[in-house]
Amino acid sequence: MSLRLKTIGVLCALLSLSAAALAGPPSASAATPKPEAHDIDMHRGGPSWDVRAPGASARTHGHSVVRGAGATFEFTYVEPVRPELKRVVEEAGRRWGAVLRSARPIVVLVRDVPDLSFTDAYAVNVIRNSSSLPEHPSLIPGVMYPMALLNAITGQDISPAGTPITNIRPECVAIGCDLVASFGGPDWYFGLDGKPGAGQYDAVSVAEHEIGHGLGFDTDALVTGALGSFSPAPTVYDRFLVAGDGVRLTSIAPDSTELAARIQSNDLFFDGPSAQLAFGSPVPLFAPDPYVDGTSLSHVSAASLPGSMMVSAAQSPLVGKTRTLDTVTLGILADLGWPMRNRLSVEGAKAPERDGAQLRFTLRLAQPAVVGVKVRYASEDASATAGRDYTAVTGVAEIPAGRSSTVVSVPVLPDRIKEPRETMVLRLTLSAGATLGTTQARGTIVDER
Ligand SMILES: [Ca+2]
Ligand SMILES: [Ca+2]
Ligand SMILES: [Zn+2]
Repeated sequence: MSLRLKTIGVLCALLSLSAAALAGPPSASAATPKPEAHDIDMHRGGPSWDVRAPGASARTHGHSVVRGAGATFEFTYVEPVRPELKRVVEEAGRRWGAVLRSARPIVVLVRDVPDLSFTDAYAVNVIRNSSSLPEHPSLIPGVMYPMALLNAITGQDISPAGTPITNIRPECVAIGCDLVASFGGPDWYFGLDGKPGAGQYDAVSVAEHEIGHGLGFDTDALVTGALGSFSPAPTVYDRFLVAGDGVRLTSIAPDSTELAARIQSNDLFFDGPSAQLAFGSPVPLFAPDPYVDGTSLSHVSAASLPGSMMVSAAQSPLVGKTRTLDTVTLGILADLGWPMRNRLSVEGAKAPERDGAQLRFTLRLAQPAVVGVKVRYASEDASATAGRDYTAVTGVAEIPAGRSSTVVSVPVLPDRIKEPRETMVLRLTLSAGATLGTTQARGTIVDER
């Protein structure tokens, strides 16, 4: 297999505690100031792995399989993992598995490293799509994809256990792991209700966030000295990064000062269609000057999306707070190619031709929404003509979490002419938070004369 592997990259270094705090006595007193959360400035392939003894074997400490409604997560534990941490990563897998769809299990290596001063996640097996991969219309040639996404798109196991590839963790070769999440030792809140105490970090939403990076919320853009580059090549996520003036990041010459300036411009957006539908415009990203390795560009702007799942600790301290899975995050993942578990369809409508009558189209989800769903729709003529037989509509409908349907109404325009039945079409063109099922349905206007 001529798969080109990404060197091990730190996607997210989420929490950082000061050395003094780590060295100090554990939970000395309630009056002890808690360390502030910020992203650690570290380099790819940096120290997080080196916490583990070099040459360690593929021996693991247990395994959990979580069958979500749309995708199964398999967690393998490297060190002995605290039972309460196992519970939260399983819950995180359940939550992702309820909204994403994959025919292949998503394999996560979990490390519990209490003496690690931060928490991070890697998509370990990130490969460049090449002619050696299965052909698929959704795959963009020459672009880096995380393995779990390739598996979900193609329905095949791209990197089965034992694949002799370099540059990945030995334990991942052994188990064919897709992503790795390491949990450091802050003062975790292990409850599942999103209500951490004032000095605590919400473990389950941190686990969800880290898995989000491993699923593809990940840039290969970096700044070294005065130069910006994509190392080794743009990820599928990078393809959607655009500056406020419309310049696409991947169109800028690599190893250039311009690319470095753009990466640090505080003016970068994710402009995939589903993400834009969810947010209402291109999604502002965290693009600070100076660039922060492992953090810049791979998070959304906290100012624009407070509480969103992919906000980073560097922008807004997470202690005492939680983040929730939102439509913007799912829109971005859908733009990367992730199939959504839920499916939205439109049903036909019928109305009499009379004053005040409306064609009421039901937009129905296969399952109640776990995360809010947005959909763009538009009317089209069939035998009926907009402006004469009905009023044209176009817009965005929303189905909030917990609901499974909404209605789009199309006003009927009566006239004094006796006519046969007339029809128009309501078409769904784009969605966020659900895959589109039946995308068009007929509206029938019945002349009662
Ligand atoms: Ca008519
Ligand atoms: Ca008529
Ligand atoms: Zn992150």
